[in-house]
Amino acid sequence: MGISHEELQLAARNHGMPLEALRWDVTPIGLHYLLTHYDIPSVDERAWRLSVDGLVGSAQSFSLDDLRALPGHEVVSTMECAGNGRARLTPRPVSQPWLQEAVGTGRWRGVRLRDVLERAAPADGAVEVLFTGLDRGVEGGEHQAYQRSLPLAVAQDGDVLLAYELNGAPLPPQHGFPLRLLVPGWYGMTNVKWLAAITLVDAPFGGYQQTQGYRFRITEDDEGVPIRLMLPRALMLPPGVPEFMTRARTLEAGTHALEGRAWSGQAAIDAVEVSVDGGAKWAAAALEPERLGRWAWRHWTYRWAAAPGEYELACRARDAAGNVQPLAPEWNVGGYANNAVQRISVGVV
Ligand SMILES: Nc1nc2c(c(=O)[nH]1)N[C@H]1C(S)=C(S)[C@@H](COP(=O)(O)O)O[C@H]1N2
Ligand SMILES: [Mo]
Repeated sequence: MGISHEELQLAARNHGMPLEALRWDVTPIGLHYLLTHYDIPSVDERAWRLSVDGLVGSAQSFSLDDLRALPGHEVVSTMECAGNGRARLTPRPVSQPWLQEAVGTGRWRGVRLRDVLERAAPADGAVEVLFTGLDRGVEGGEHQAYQRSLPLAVAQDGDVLLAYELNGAPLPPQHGFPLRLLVPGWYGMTNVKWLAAITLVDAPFGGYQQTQGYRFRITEDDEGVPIRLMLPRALMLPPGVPEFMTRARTLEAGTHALEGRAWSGQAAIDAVEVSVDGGAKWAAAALEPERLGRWAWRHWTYRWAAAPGEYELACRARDAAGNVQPLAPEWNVGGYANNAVQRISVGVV
């Protein structure tokens, strides 16, 4: 089944991170992946306000300067779209057709969400925090603003940010200017961009992006399970040079330092392994210590003495909770969280 014009339309708007960008600890702006369901909204910075209301003792309205005046906090965080790997499923769920590059790592700076919530004084009975973006569109036949919620306890974690900076600069339009939510460890859809409103609510949010989208379902009428924390994944920086169309790699014989990154939202990364024969035999890669904090991907390397021949390289990560990457994709209706191992064809000459 070929890629449709509609999938191409989505893919042209929502680009992935070129895998050679795995060489950077922090992904340069512009190389970080991008996913926007509707349009990038137009925002007047001076008129923009963030409202915090609902079940609160004291409703608040913040300008960007108000937020910048609060204590700042920085988190280096790897973000991955829940649909990463979707295009490798058969049959292919029709949506943004990611292969494996819907990831990036940002140095996000902002104010702790819990500091903002504290000012509004959540009332008894508030169980969730609802986040509303400025962008609107139609999805599943439903007109909507992009909205997602978090349980109050998650929202109060000290690394959950209302971010106004990425890599030391104001958020660029495509990443949520002037303010976005950043929830380290959770899949991308959690991190609501172009934030306009935060609402404390007394019941789990029943909106489209939580009851229709972003659930593991094995059949269409299955109620499903919500998607939350990122599963482990290792990616390799493709070695050598690519063929223009197939992107198959050519590498000169000799010893090469293969390298890549690995992350998991579920628990710290425990181990990365590399295979040069398509996954028959595996050997441990050297995993660098956690230099960028718990929420950033970890760098790994593997020395490969490559003799002439044809190879299929693969890599896989395991986290401290015992989660491992499957060798083959596991299908679900929405095509979410396919963290099957990456495979790269290499001809050594
Ligand atoms: N307001 C709003 N927030 C959003 C989205 C969106 O379409 N609108 N897309 C979500 C999804 S599905 C992902 S994967 C991430 C992508 O963030 P990025 O484009 O900054 O990489 O933003 C999330 N936040
Ligand atoms: Mo996403």
